[in-house]
Amino acid sequence: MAKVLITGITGQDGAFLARSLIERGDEVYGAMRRGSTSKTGRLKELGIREKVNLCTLEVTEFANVQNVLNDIRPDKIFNLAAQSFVADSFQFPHYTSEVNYMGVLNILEAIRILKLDTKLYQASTSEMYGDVLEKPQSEKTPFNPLSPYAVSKLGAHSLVVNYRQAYEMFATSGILFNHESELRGYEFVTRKITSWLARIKLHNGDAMPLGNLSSVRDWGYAPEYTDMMIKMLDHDQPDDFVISTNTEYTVRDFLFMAAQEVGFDLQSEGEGADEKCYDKKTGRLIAYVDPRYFRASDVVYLRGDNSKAQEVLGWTPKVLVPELARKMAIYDLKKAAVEMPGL
Ligand code: NDP
Ligand code: GDR
Repeated sequence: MAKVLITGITGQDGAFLARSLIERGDEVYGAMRRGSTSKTGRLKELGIREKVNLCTLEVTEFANVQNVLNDIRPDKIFNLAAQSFVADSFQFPHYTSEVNYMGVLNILEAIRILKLDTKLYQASTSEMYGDVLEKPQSEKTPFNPLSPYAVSKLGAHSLVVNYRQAYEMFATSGILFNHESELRGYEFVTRKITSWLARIKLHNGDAMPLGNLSSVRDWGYAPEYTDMMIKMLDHDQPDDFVISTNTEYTVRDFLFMAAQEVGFDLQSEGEGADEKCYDKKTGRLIAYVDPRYFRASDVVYLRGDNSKAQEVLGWTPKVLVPELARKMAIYDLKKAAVEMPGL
């Protein structure tokens, strides 16, 4: 039984990871930042709220990080805490960098100064690849970040590699491609689509404004990805691993598949900023491009080459985009029958 600390316990991945660790019998500490309301909704939804030892942590405060690590002295830390919304990082670049970069430096320094024998998992991201230099992207593909979020994560990723080499720390980076679920935050495009479709269907909601519909992503299912985080720290050596499905779909593809699940058969008219998506049967406008959702610079193509994780960790993705869209759409439709999802 290991003593495990998860930062970012209130987020999508924190909840799924905690559930799997509890199932294996680990003692799980969940670090959350202070807030005026309870943020344990996802833990309650998975039925594990009472099984996680919650503590307060602000990753930007070095003294706080050091005190928490000294109190718990965990065998493993999964650092999932982040300002994780790419679009917001253009509005809050300093804050994003404080949390996503300095937060990681604080954790690494605390482990080093306290001389802890702690294994660290760092949540790195496919966003670090940015502007496409290679298709598909692997651990060897050069990084070319396109947002303050991606730059902050690349900085953190480089720190992890540096501390691994300089201090022989067991510090591993998972370069995870987009992973979604029924617990995904409502601001991310997949959940925005499924929750909005449910509101249109059951509550006569307005048509949905979206950004770049042609953007390509390699989407997988979050609980499978958090299980791979565990495998990465179980591996005998610290390393970097791409976790992806090696499939590609556009935002438009996801929209059309999810719409099908709630009973809309979509067709597109117009291009770029003028594109509109109508239901073929009724002619009703369901979604349209609103340039306010375009990003200052956007990553337009991501597809991950996961062969290393397949070979070394035995990774095989099971849920692919058609099933993912179905799961999320059906979940939000059920939720919309009792409340307004996403509002
Ligand atoms: P979420 O946005 O759902 O969760 C982020 C978590 O970080 C929340 O618990 C949040 O707390 C916490 N957090 C934010 N700021 C701070 C802070 N200053 N101090 C302490 N905690 C803080 O993200 P996901 O669960 O989707 O992702 C988990 C990690 O994986 C993130 O680091 C993300 O960048 C990375 N990642 C995610 C991918 C994905 O597709 N989901 C892909 C690749 C990487 P609060 O609830 O209070 O806001
Ligand atoms: P991403 O996820 O930026 O890849 O980061 P997001 O779902 O926000 O965007 C994916 C793509 O969809 C396009 N898009 C829209 N996005 C949002 N949010 N809202 C819209 O209305 C919309 N319309 C089109 C975006 O432009 C983009 O191209 C996620 C986060 O979880 C990160 O923390 C993580 O590191 C990466 O995935 C891998």
